[in-house]
Amino acid sequence: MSTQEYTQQTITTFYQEPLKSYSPPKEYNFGELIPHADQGSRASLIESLFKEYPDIYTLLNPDIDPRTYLLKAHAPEYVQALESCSQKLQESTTENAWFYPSVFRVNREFNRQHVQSNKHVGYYAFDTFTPVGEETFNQAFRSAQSAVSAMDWLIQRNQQFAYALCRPSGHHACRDFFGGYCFFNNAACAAERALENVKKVAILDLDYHHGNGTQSIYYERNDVLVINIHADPAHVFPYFAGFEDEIGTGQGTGFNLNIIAEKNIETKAYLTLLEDKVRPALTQYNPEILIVPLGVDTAATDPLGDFNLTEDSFNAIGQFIKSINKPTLTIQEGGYDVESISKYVHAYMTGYLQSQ
Ligand code: OKP
Ligand code: ZN
Repeated sequence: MSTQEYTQQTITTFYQEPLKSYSPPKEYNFGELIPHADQGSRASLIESLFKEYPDIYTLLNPDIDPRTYLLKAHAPEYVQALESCSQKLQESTTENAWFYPSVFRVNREFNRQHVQSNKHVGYYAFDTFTPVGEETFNQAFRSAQSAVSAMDWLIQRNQQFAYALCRPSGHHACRDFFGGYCFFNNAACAAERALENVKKVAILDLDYHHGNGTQSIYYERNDVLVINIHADPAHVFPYFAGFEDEIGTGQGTGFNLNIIAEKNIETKAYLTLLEDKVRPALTQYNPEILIVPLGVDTAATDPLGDFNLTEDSFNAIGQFIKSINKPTLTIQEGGYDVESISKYVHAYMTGYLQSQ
C-alpha cells in the first residue's frame, strides 16, 4: 500500500455551482404529467455535505475541458444536437421552455435526423421522463466536466480517491440517446480520460437502476469492465436492458456483468453480492482504475426504489470499495429522498475513510 492510503483524511470533491439550478419541472410518466423526480432541491446534497463537514470534503473546481471525452463516449452529432436544442430554447421567447420527447426514432424507416424543435427531440431520446431545457446542455456539459476533472486529478496526482458530485446523472445516457434523467455519460467520459493513461478500467454501478447507457457504450469492448447491481428490469426502469444474460459481445464478451438484486434487499444480502460476485470479477479483471457510479436510490427511504439499504449499508459499501484497493473515482448518480441523500453519501464516504 502506498503512504497516500494511510494519510487520506479528506474526500476531494469536484463540482460546480450551475448544477444546482438544473430543475426540470415535470416528467411525462405513463400518461401523467408529474413533478420531476430529479428536483433542484436534490442539490441540498451539496450544501449539507459541505456545510456540515467542511473538514472532510475538500472542494476543487473542475477545470478540464471535457469535450474530447464527450466525443469519445458519444456520437458527435448527438453532442451537437443537444447543444443546438438548448441554444434554440435560449433564443425562444417563451420563458422556461422545455423540449419534451414524444416521437421516437425506432427503426431505419423512421430515422431522418433533424432536431429543430420540440417535435424532433425524440430522435435522440428513449423516454418521456427526460425533457431538454435551455440550460440542459451547459449543465450536462459541466456535470461531465466534474467527472473528467476528478479523473484527471486522480491520475495526475497519483491519488487513491476522488468524488465527482455530478448532476444531471449520467448512467442511462447512451452513445446517441438521452433518457432516465441523463444526457452525457459522466462515468464513460471519466473512463475515456483514464484510458489515456491506463489500459484497463472497471465501472461498478451501484445505482438502484441499471446503467443501460454505460453498458451499451462499452458492450463490445474489453478495456472497460462494466458491472451493475440493480433492480430487476423486468419490473423496473429501464425495462429493456439489465438482464443477467447480457454479458457483452465480440471482444467485449465476458466484460459486462449484470447482477439483479431482489426487492427489499438489505445490507447483508447486498454485501454478499459484492463479496461473492463483484469482488471475484474485479480481482480477475484487475483494473488499474475503478469508477463507482453511486446512486443512493437504493436506500429504504427512496421514493423511486424498493431496496432496503440504510446508512449502515452505505458505510459498509464504502468499506468494501476501500478494500478493493484501486484508485477510485466515485461519481454521483441517483437518489431522490432529498432529505436524506447527503446522509447516505456521507455514510459511504466515511466507510471508505475509516477503513484505512
Ligand atoms: C434515474 B437514475 C418514475 C418513473 C421512472 C425514470 C427513472 C430514472 C432514474 N416517475 N423514471 O438511475 O437514478
Ligand atoms: Zn437510479
